[in-house]
Amino acid sequence: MPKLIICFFLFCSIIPGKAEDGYRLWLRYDLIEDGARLQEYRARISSMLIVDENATMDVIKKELEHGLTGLLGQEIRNGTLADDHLLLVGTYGPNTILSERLTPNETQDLGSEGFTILSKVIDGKNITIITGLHDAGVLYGVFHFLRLLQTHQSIENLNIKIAPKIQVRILNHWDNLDRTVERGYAGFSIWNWHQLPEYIDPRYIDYARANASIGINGTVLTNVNANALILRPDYLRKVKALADVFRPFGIKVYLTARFSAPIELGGLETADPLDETVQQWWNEKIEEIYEQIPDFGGFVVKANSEGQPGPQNYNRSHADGANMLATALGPHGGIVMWRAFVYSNEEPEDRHKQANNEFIPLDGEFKSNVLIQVKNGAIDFQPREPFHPLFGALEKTPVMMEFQITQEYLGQGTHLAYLGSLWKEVLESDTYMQGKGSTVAKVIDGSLTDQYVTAMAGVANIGSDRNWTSHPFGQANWYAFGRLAWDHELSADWIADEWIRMTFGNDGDLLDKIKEMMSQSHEAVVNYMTPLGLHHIMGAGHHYGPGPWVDKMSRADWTSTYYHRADSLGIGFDRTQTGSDAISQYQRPVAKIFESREKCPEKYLLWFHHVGWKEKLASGKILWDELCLHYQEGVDQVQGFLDTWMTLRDQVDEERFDHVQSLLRIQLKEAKWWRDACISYFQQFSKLPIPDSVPVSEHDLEYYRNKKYPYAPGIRPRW
Ligand code: GCW
Repeated sequence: MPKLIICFFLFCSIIPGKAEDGYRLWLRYDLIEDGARLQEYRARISSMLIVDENATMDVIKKELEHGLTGLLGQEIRNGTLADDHLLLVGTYGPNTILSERLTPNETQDLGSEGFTILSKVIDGKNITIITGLHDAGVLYGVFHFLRLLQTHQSIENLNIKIAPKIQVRILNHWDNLDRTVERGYAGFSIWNWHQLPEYIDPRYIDYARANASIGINGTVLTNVNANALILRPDYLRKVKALADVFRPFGIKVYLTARFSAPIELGGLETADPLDETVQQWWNEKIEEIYEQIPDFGGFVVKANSEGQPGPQNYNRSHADGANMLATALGPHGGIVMWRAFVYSNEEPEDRHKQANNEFIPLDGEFKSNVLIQVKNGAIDFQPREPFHPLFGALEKTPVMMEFQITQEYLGQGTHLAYLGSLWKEVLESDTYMQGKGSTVAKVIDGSLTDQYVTAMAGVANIGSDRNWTSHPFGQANWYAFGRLAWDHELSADWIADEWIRMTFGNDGDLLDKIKEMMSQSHEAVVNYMTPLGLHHIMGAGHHYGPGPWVDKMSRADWTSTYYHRADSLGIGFDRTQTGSDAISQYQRPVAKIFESREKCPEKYLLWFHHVGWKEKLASGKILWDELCLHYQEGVDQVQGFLDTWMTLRDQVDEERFDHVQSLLRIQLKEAKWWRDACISYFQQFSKLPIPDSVPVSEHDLEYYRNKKYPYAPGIRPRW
């Protein structure tokens, strides 16, 4: 690179207040600000050698060139094995240049996607080795190495060996073929179906880079509310084009399978999974897919849920349906992720209980390449839910996690809510499936049961917005999902720390302040939306804003009154034996805690109990007062985030500073809206005075009830 350009580069990256549109995500690679570190890195790496040649290695080379040039502010020349301070990169298969430089111990247990990064002195020369058994491992190692630099870690004496804890780490896009995104708040779908396969939007490549950098190795391109059209030959060619782009990044594509596709596309009269012609249709369709995409990952299926067709239309079970697809996919190495998010219109049973009722009788009946994909909680991605009882119930069936990265119920595209904390809370919950210590994380990573495959899915928050996720802090949730899917033992705080350093910089004060905001943000949302275990009290349909009054919908379990059950005596859903008895679906030691009014953690109190307005809580205050105070605390917390953010004006570039500032103002306004609407509504039942420290609502209840948002984003399409 000519000197002039390098100077320009250096100059740009140190101008305070430089405009940043967020497109670069956490892969910004600006010049290292810390002089001592910069010296160390420059001294350590003066040339690089990539020993293999293939498409993934091309990706690696580009990323290293781009990353190191930016971070170190100098070009890294292509090296030879004779160089001192060489960065040596490649796979270590038998008789390779790398295997000669490694001891067996150094590569033990790396598995197919793990990597090792080692500082070595060989023949008097200092080298840094990044290696793995396969290309993908090397790619992950390279991103890890770049992250060390981005976060200012020392790269002297490296001796790192890391392998992922979960095999399939996958995004679920709820993207429709018309480019709308169900529950998407960041613009339209990034898949330009109309112009594929010819036009490859460069965004696809940056999407793949970002995912590979956090270990995501799969993507489901289409909405679980599925459209059979995606399986038509012309659409499959478009899917193939994306698969070809993603392959070098270690990312496989998956699709959603509409259960009735044999009828809609194939012209058959039935989609009965036990009908031979139906099995044959799927066999052939899947053959056709693999001819084009030899590493196709498989299907996600939403069946017999919220109007989607499924095996029960033919009086067959979920196992019959899943196994039919698994039979066709199995010979090609594909998997079926069959969703447990099923609840029936006709069923008067508490929705909380329905998934367990459906799936427990089928435990052991699924083929080995089927996973049951379970949402983190039993209702629906609420701001807080206790873990889904199914995680502690299926012993013979692989169970995988479905988290929601898009913030359908947590402020959508405008609220700062760091979900790392929410997900950790779930992963660390103890199911007691095989006694104490049977955490949800251990259930899904296969350490408790012998599973053919393990997986974690996240419903993506990515869209066509220039900064990908609408809220700049939405990027942190994409990042955190990938990092946790790779290693669920990382703490939410650690992940936030990495993300902030890479996204905003390594300054200590900035880091502490943003980390503090992020670590409180989930609790803040819970406080101003659904404190003390309240749930599902948002606006109908679009789920935007408060709607505790929603009482008439096509089904009772879509209303708010079904869930909060406020009356003159108290509030909350009794799920003990005197109520729906959903608690009995948890293993006994868990159930004993939840069912006890005294032992039940207050954060789940109204989830499991109907509590009197004047009953005393742990603080000594009555429930009504606590409820009001939690709403107020949420508002205060958001005010605190805004105050903190305002002190960072000189430390964050203008564009992102202003953007976040505006969004925090929206969040504050909406936190007050939630507080005022909910307190006014519930006061009709409690008939108690609002504590003095909570301001009087600006408007009366009618005002809030009458607010209408027909064009709120992300609404479910009606086919
Ligand atoms: O949370 C509900 C959403 C629906 C979604 C459904 C599901 C894709 O409101 O939009 O549909 O869950 O997870 O299937």
